[in-house]
Amino acid sequence: SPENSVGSLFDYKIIGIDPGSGIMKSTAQAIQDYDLEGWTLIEGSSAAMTAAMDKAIREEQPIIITGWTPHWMFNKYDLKYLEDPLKSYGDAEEIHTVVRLGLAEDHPSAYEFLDRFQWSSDEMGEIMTAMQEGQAPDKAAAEWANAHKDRVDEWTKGIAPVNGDKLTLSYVAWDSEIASTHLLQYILEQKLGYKVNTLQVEAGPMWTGVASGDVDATAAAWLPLTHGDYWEKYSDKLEDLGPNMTGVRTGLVVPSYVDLDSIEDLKK
Ligand code: PBE
Repeated sequence: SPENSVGSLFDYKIIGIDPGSGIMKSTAQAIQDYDLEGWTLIEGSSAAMTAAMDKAIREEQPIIITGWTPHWMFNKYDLKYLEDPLKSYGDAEEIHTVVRLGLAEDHPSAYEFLDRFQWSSDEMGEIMTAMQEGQAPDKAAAEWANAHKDRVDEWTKGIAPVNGDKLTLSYVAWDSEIASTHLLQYILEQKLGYKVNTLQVEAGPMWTGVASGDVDATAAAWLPLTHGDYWEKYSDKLEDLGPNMTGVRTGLVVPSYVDLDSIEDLKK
C-alpha cells in the first residue's frame, strides 16, 4: 500500500534545482519512463538542493536529489547514483563550449583560447571545493590558475593578447559552471587582456544569448542529452567548439545509507 511503499519514505519527493536546467527535464522523463506515479519533482535551485542534502545527511533522513558530477558534494558526502537502466539521463555526457557566430573573426585570440580550453573533472573539483569552503569564485579561480601555470600556458601559448576588448560569457549558477566560467574570466583577463562580463542567467537565456549574438560564449553546454532541446533549437545560430570536459554525468543521487540501488526501486 502507499503508506509503506518506498515512495512514502521520501514523501514522494525528488529535490530538484532550477526549472530551466536539463536535469529537470531528464527527471520529468525518468518519472514517465519508470512510471513513478505520485512522485513530485520539486523545483528550487542548486543552493537549495545542496542545503536540503546537507540537512538530510546531518539527520540521517532519506532524500533523493537531482545530482551531477563534477560536483563537490561527492567529495564532502558519501553519495551514490541510482542506476538508470532505461537511460533517462542518457549515456556519456560532455560539457561543451559554444560561441556566437562571428566570434572567430571579431575576437580571434579569445576564440583560439576557448577552442583549446579542455580540462578534467578533478581539476574543476579543486576550484569547486575551494568555493564550497568559502572562497569567492574569482579568488578560487585565480588561485587555481596560479597553481597550474603549465595548464594555463598550454591553453594560451602563442595567442596574441588584446588591449581591453570586451567579452561576455553566460552561465547558470550551477556550482560546476560557476567554477569554469570564473576560470575562463581570469585567464581571458589576466593572460589575454580582455575585459570580461560574466552574465549569470537561467539556462534558456544562457543559450539564447549566444544564439542571438548578445553573448560571446558559454562553457556550460551539457550535451548531447542534458541540453539537447536547447541545442536542437539553436544549433544553426551558434558554433560548437567541442567538449571542454568529457565523462560528466547527471542522475538521481542519494546518500549511501539509503537502501536503494536503482531508479526502478522507487516504484516499489
Ligand atoms: N546541471 C549542471 C545542468 C548542467 C550543468 C547538470 C545541473 C543541467 O542543465 O541540468
